[in-house]
Amino acid sequence: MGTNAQLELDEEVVLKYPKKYKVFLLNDDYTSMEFVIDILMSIFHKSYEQAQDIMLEVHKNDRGLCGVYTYEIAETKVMQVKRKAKDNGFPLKATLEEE
Ligand code: TYC
Repeated sequence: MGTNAQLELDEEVVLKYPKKYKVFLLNDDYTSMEFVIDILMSIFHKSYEQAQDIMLEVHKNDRGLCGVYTYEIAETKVMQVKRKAKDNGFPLKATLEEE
C-alpha cells in the first residue's frame, strides 16, 4: 500500500454539523400587524395562516420563533427585518439565539 493511502486510512475524520440559530421576532407597540405578517411571508417564507399565528404569538407573548438557520442565514434574516422595518418607518426587531 502506498504511503498516501496508508496516511488517509490512519486519519481520523471528524465531521460536525454546523450550529443552528433560532430567529425570533420581538413585540413592540408601533409596528402594524399587517406589516409583521408581510415580513413573515416575504423574509421567512411562511403562509398567510402561519404568519398570522406567529404574529399573534409575538403580540401576546412578546416574542415568537420565525425559523432555525445556520449562523450566516440567521444573521441575514435579522438584518433584512431591520432594513425593511426601517424603510417602512417601523421599530420592529428580530434577534437570534443559539439553538
Ligand atoms: N403589538 C403590535 C400592535 O399591536 C403588533 C406586533 C406584532 C408588533 C408582532 C410586532 O413582532 C410584532 N400593533
